[in-house]
Amino acid sequence: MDYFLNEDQKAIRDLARKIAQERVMPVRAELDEKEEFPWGPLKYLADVGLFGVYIPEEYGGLGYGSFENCLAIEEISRACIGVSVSFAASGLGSYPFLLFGSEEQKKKYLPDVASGRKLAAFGLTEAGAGSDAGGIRTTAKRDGDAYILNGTKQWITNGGEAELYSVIALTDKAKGPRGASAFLLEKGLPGFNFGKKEKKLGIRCSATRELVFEDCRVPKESLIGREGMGFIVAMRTLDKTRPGIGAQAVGLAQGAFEAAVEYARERHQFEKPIISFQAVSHILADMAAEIEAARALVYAVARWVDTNPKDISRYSAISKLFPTDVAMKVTVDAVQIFGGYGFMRDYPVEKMMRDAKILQIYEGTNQIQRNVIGQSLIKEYASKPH
Ligand code: COS
Repeated sequence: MDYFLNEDQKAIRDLARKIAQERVMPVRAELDEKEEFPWGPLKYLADVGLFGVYIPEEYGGLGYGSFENCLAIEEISRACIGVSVSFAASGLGSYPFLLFGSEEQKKKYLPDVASGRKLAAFGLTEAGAGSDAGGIRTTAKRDGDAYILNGTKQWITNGGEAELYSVIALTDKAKGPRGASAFLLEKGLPGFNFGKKEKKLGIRCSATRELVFEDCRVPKESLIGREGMGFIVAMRTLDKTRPGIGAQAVGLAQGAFEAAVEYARERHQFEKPIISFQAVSHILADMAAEIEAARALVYAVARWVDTNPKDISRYSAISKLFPTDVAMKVTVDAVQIFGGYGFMRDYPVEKMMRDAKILQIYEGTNQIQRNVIGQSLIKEYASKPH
């Protein structure tokens, strides 16, 4: 399919594809097995400027948008979601200050994110506040020219590896979500520590850790936007980044599809390559159709997000929901086509199936995406006259 990419977009896609093929594919199984953070591949992505795709040129980026970022994410995901989520989570961590930060914050921090010199991370989730993001307990108490943070963030991607953290904390506990504020924190602050690296089913090379705040004093200039805006900052950030999860899903599904086709051409049973059996070709046909539908959706929404910055929640959620369900199905089916071999770690598809599951969970479970879409439909249609 030709998606009418311009020359710049093709160049970004091809660059990411080359790094994925040459620098990610050869090491993905080992990184997964050793649960080792992918600094090697990330450095190659940094060297060619891909961390700055969505960051304006005035802050050291390439000056493109969500769409171009999705193209890069898709290509890296074709090789390994563990690597691509470490890459994409830096975008998630930096969008709060890209969208809502002061000029000083943008000038000070975005060039390092764009160059990949520093990774960013996003701290919203807590043990008791996952889907119910408004239920966070971490507090930031004003004390003269500073805020003092206390609490623990859970399952933070790039936790411990990133240098910059966008953290949501309550500045006014009584107001609940409306009393939340966003802060930009640097690693190394006294009172800011990390939990152990979590052991996971998939995306095992990526780092997932707790952020632990114990009387962590930060200057008042760490505030992103205004006090009380934290929940909006978090939600608008997720609206921006959810198409990127869709792009992860499309890339992963494409990688699994390619592996399944290759295997089905090589594997002979009953004296024929198994691709020539209708039972197998129908599975591949469903994969091809669903992946293309998911890709077209992600591209359309990412382009739309770039041109219509407001009221994007519904379509952003749709662009996460559908492709991630497709990726789960496609990777399960890829294992099925490989049969017993698919279950073995010698082949790449078992890892792809393990990696796919998190896509239906992180950046809002797919049940939450349905809530977001449903709420938006209710808002638009419930009170419309018949
Ligand atoms: N943009 C701007 N504001 C938004 C918003 C958005 N996308 N979504 C919600 N808000 C605002 C609402 O307008 C509301 O404001 P008011 O109280 O001023 O009316 C406030 O935020 C609370 O919204 P709502 O009542 O819908 O919140 P709920 O308590 O029902 O929580 C959320 C629902 C939005 C938290 C839930 O749907 C959600 O997205 N959960 C998943 C969170 C997530 O993605 N976690 C992953 C963490 S990062 S990997």
